[in-house]
Amino acid sequence: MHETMELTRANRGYDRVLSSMCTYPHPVAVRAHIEYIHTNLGDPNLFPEIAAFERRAITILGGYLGAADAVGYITSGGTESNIQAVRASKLLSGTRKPNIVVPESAHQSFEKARDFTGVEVRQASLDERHAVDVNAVDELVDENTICIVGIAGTTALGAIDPIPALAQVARENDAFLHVDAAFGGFVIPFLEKKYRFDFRVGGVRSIAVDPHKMGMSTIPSGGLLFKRPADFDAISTNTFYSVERSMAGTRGGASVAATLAVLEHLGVNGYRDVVRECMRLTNLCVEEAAGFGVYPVIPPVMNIIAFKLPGLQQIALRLTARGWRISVMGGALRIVIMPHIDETTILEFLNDLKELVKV
Ligand code: 0PR
Repeated sequence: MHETMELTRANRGYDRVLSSMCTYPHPVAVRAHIEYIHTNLGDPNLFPEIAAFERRAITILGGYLGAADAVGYITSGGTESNIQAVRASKLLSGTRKPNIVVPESAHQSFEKARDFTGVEVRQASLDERHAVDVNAVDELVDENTICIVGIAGTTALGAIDPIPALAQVARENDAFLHVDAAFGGFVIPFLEKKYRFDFRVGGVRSIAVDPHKMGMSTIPSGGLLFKRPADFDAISTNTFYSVERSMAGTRGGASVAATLAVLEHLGVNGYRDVVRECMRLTNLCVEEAAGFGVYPVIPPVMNIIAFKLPGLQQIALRLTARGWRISVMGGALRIVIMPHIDETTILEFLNDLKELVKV
C-alpha cells in the first residue's frame, strides 16, 4: 500500500508541462498497449499479428508522408531512428572516411550516431529564418559525404529546413538524404499551410517521425521510414529466428499496437483537429504575449514557441518556482503547446509571464 502511494505521488502528469514534446497518450492507444503488453517483436514469428500491425502502421505513416509504399519499423523514438538512418547511409556507402552534414540545429542524436558509426559530423550554419543555409551545406559537402540531414520541425524553434534545396545538393553529390521529422511529421501534414518536406520531394530516402510525440501514442514509439526497400535492407542482420532490422533485439509490441490503434482511430481528420487546436492556442499565446512586449524568435511554424526575454534565466527560475515546466534553449524560453494544454492553462501561464517580465 505504502509503495503504491509513493508511485501515485511521483506521477505528476502533464499539468503545467510546457517543456515536453510528449503528452498523454490517447485512451485507445493505452488500451491497445495494455492488451499487448506481453508481446515481443524481436521474434516476429511468435507474434505475427503484431508484425502485421507494424506493417500497417508504417503504411499509414508512409501515406501521411507521401509514400504509402514506404517500408520501415516502429523504433524507440527519434534518437534510434536518426542513428539507424545514419547507419543505413554508412552501410550503403563504400566510403572509407565518411562524413555527414547536419544543420547546427540538429538534435543531439546525431552525436550519438557519430559515436556508434564513426562518421564525422559536419554542422552547417543557419540562415536568418533559423533554417539550414543550403549554401553552407553545399560548402561542407565533399566526395566523402554519405548523408545530408534536413530537419522538419527543429527541437528549439520548430523551423523547417528547405528540404527540396537539400535534395538537390544530395542528388548532385550522390548522398543519402534523411529528414528528421520526429516532431514535425505529425504536425506539418495537418497544417493549413503546405510545405514540401517528405517523400514527395525526390531524393528524400528516409524520414524519422515519432508517434510518441504529436502522434499521441504511448512511449516508446518512434517511426523510421525508408522510401526504398534496399535502404531498409541495408540495416538487416540475420538471426537464427528471422531477419532483424531494428536496433534492439527484444522489443515491445505494445507500443506498436498502441500506435496502430491511435492512427486508425484518429485518422487524418482526427490529427487535423488536434493540430488545429494546438495551433489556435499557439497563435493566441503569441498574440497575447505581444500585448506585453514579448516576442518569439521566429513566427511559429508549428506548435513550438521560443520567446526572446531579457533576464531569461531569472524569469525561467521564477516560472519553475510557480510550477511551470519550461525549457531554456538557444537563448530563448521554449514552450511546446501539446494537446494536454488548454486555453485556461495558456492564460494562466501568460499572466505569470506578464507579471515576471514587469518586475
Ligand atoms: N529529433 C528531434 C527534432 C527532436 O526534437 C527530438 C526530441 C528527437 C529527434 C529525439 O527523439 P527521442 O527523444 O524520441 O529520442 N526532442 C525533445 C526535446 O528536446 C525530447 C524531449 C521530449 C525532451 C520530452 C523533454 C521532454 O520532456 O524537446
